[in-house]
Amino acid sequence: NQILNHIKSSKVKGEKMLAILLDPDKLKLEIISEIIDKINNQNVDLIFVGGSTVQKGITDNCIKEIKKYSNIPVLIFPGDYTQLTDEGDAVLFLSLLSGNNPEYLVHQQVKSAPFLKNSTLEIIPTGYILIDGGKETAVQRVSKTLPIPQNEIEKIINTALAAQYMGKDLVYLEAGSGATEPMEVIIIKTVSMQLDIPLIVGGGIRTKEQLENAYKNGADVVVIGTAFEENLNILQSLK
Ligand code: 1GP
Repeated sequence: NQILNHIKSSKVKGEKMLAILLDPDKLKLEIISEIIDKINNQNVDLIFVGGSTVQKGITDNCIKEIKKYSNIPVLIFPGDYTQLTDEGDAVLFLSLLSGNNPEYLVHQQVKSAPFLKNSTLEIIPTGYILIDGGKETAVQRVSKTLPIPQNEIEKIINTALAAQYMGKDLVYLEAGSGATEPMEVIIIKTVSMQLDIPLIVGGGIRTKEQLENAYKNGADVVVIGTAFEENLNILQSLK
């Protein structure tokens, strides 16, 4: 459990972690070396690889290419079970707890089992909670589930606590890729205060101020995808 232990011990020490999300669908293999060059030596702790609609086989090659250039741990952030590959170091074994679609609550996990049984991937059980980020996001479209509105804070807290009680090792509060309204810090604060397990926050985070506010209010890991895709030099200004 090397990666999970690293995340947990960082939480205990109050060391905040930054994860960059790379979507294999949008990544041409030829430019991966250039992209990794922008990530290495920029205090990036984790690389998440995944997307809502990635075709089978693409994730595999993408991670292989990333691994040529970087030693940063790669966590698969799968949109579905076909994205699993032993090229990665770990998988965020997500269960979409905010929605009521059994496909993403449990059926995808069942379909993953035959692969995971013989896999070298570290499996990290993760409660995945989709919060309304101001626009319809890919997760919402693909999972056919509704996000929890930001003002339903009790429901968000209870969903996160339920994740912990179910034995998840992490909670991921997701406002959706490209969210126009990132998570209110009050949500991050109240959820993190009640949780014992590490909290990942992502969706629509674009500025140093937003990043710092997320950390200050209790996010242990912050995920940035779109802002990095749009400006490969952004990490220098976020340091
Ligand atoms: C999406 O939380 C991640 O799953 C990151 O979101 O692309 O908006 O940074 P952004």
